[in-house]
Amino acid sequence: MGTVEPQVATTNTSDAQSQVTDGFHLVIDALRLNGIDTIFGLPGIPITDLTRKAQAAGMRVISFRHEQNAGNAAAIAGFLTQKPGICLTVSAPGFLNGLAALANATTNCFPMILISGSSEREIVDLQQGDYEEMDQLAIAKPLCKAAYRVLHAEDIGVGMARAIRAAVSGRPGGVYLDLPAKLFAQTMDAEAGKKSLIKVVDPAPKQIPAPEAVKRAVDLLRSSKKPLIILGKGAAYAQADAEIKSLIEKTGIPYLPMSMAKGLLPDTHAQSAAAARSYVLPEADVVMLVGARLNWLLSQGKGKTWGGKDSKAWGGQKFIQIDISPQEMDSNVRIDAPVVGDIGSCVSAFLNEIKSGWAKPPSEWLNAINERKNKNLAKMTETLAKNPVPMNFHSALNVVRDIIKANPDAILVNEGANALDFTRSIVDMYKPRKRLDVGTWGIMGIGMGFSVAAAVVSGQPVIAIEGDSAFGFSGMEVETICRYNLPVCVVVFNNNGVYRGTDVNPTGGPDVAPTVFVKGARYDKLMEAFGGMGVHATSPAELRKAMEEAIRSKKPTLINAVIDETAGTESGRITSLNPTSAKKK
Ligand code: ADP
Ligand code: TZD
Repeated sequence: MGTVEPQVATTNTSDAQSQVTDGFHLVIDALRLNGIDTIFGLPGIPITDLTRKAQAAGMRVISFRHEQNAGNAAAIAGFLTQKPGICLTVSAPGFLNGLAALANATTNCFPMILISGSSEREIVDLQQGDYEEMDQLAIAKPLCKAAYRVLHAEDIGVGMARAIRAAVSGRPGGVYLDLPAKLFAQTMDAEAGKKSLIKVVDPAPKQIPAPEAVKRAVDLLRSSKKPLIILGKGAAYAQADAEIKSLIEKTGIPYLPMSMAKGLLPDTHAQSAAAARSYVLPEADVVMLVGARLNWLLSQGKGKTWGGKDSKAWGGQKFIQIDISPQEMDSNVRIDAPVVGDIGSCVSAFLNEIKSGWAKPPSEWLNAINERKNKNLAKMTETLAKNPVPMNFHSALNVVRDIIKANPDAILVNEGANALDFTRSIVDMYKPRKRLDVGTWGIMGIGMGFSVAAAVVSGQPVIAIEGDSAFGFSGMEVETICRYNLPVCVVVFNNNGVYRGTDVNPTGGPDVAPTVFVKGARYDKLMEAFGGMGVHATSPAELRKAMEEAIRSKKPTLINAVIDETAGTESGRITSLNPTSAKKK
């Protein structure tokens, strides 16, 4: 990276020597000095000029139609690049719109910085009714990893350095940076301003695991007759792809990828136990978690999924957990061998430890898994080969599966309920960090923000598989996709509603049921409105043709894929999380 010349603001004074800089320029210089070249945001008081000046300084400024989408873009840019993604918003309402994305980023361990302009402190603190008045710092604090406010131009360097380090070091997460309107116009001597900036040295330092912790873990793994490795999105984030592949292949241990860890090794890998998940979880005797939490997505590590007698009972497995956060250990069940450190360093230490010799897992275990896997894969092949009219999730996803296979560099963004669950299980991923989805919260609304950022930071084609409800949360950003002419192909799985389109209003009144949308909606027309390509697809053949063309042309495309409105289930795979009423009527 070349050196960054500070932006010098010239004043109106006649004295040509009085070179000054100001808050606007110092913020931009601080970002650029730290290698941050992109801002996702939405202009307005007091940050409009900041967006202009950032663009003038050569930064990429991607403007959105709603701050939540800009925030989601920043978060996923952070996940993909290991640099904090920047989201820039106006005060109170813009800040709040961005805050949902900041909280989601923190929950998912994605590094981002929400920078919001704020109103005048003196008025805000006395609650005297300023324009967009809100004590943003106080509100942000419980929802992110760290929150800072800068009041003086000479502190911008420190503020930005603290925000960057907080976002990416240790367990990554969201950081809030509050910049009051007054700060931007504050001036200081340009040279002093330059000196006040900090280029953060080693923002995410390696965290080497203790040798005895590694030995304890390797000994436990060695003793196992039925070992299993679970790779989570922390493993994908860590960018230790070669080491992880080597660990899996050298140990011969079967593995399960969590949703966003798919593709860390190709899903077609012989050791993937994904197609035998419900067999391996209760059967395994030692489970090693690599950058995955034992949260609801893994049934808290206990209960029936793990072979426990009831919903809270321990299944008897021993756990090894590799994680950068020591507090993650024992969150739900005992971790017999905690290994605290960054995944790259931890996995390298494991590889070093097993160099002296390693016996592959017993063949009974591997054969039993393969048997289940092959049976389930054969069943899936049969289901995918069917061609019902209208299309269902399977016949449509059979097409998506082929398209991703032919274009393994494409990034797949995915949200919805059935549209999410079926895509995750049907569409194989071949490369790391190519699958981006609703993550830890199962949040709807990440679709277009993730798609924009994925296209911007990777330059690769993006395919967004969206439930029709899911799409609605960020659908207006198709204008953003067209405006920046991004190679994004959105496929809306249109089944006329949330989950399905078949509910009826039990009163017989004129309102449709709460889960039902306008029937036969044409989402493709929305894309056409902004000059993109809109396609209405009612068969797998039409869907295939449109997706191939989208990939070939790299043009913004939205395919309205008509799905049987009776297909799918309430909440997809997590129907059981819906509370049931004790009273029947
Ligand atoms: P998934 O949803 O895929 O199971 P989670 O988001 O639950 O994954 O877990 C990711 C875990 O990875 C978090 O506990 C986080 O602390 C950890 N993590 C993130 N980055 C790193 C890293 N570089 N090294 C070690 N652990 C990491
Ligand atoms: N709001 C937010 C922010 N996140 C959520 N997860 C929900 C609401 C609840 N919800 C789900 O969990 S999935 C979903 C909602 C509204 C949409 C499901 O419908 P869909 O997908 O059309 O997107 P399918 O394929 O028809 O199931």
